[in-house]
Amino acid sequence: MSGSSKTPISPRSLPEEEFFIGHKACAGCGGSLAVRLALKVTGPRSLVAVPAGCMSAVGFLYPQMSFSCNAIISTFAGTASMLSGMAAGARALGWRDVKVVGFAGDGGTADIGLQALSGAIDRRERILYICYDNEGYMNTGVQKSGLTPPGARTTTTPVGSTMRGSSGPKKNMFEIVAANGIAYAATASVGYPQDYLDKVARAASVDGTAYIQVLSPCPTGWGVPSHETTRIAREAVDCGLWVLGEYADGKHILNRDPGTFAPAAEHLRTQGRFKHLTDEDVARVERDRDEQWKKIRDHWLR
Ligand SMILES: Cc1ncc(C[n+]2csc(CCOP(=O)(O)OP(=O)(O)O)c2C)c(N)n1
Ligand code: SF4
Repeated sequence: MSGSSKTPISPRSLPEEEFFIGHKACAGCGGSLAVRLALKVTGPRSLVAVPAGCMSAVGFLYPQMSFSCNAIISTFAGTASMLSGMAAGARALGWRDVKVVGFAGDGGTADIGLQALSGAIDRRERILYICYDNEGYMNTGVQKSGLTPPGARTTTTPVGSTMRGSSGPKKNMFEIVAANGIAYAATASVGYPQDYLDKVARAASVDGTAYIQVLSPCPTGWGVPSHETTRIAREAVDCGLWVLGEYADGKHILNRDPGTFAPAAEHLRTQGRFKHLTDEDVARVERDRDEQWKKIRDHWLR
């Protein structure tokens, strides 16, 4: 697990106070769990921006505001720009104790919001950008995003005689922000909450831009039972299909090496979006995974 955080924090020591509660997310929503946990770390002086997407749709239902800290909806493309403005405003007001935090989906991050995020990293904005990655445009009915994995069925990548789910690769946002020279980046999973909490604590204290991409299963879009969210998120790591890593001081760090991977076939086929995968499809997924892990094991620090 992430041993790099100096902050002693654990699910048991988190405050009872809730900063994201009463929202209208579907049962078992991984994204809402990612938001809830992160805000328990960044606390009541968080200044939050959330773009169009599920978390704004379920969290800002007038008159039932679900954030108990300051929070605002940004344009779909503009999360990182709005966070930059909020950080500048806080500096102008002399507010030194605030944490400027954004929560954007994978579409809002890797597709339409990428330019604003890249600009913020370039300016070394002191913001924490959290992408809750549910691997699709869920709020508008499960369309493919740049972070939808190969083979996944979505409404724009259906399964039939001419198409067998999403065909392109999943964009590697972790490497993209690292290549932008970000101060701190991490990948996390709601299935490994301690690791996620450590990373949020570390990211919130970085002097510069911090980015966390947290795997956040969406039972509705993935076709899994709502009580399986954290198990699926944990299993993705254990199968080697989701890497827990960090990038800091120009170095890549591996936080968890599962050693022998748990079987990918069962993990994939219990999800409705992957039910159609053939043995050959699964073998391809495993080959890609093994290639990626070879590079990681050869080059990343442990
Ligand atoms: C400029 C613009 N284009 C399209 C939309 C419609 N829209 C609202 S939410 C959304 C999907 C968001 O997907 P993602 O960022 O992955 O977040 P999720 O819904 O999965 O939480 C879209 C396409 C919009 N609000 N603004
Ligand atoms: S559609 Fe998915 S991401 Fe959106 S609220 Fe429901 S479970 Fe969460």
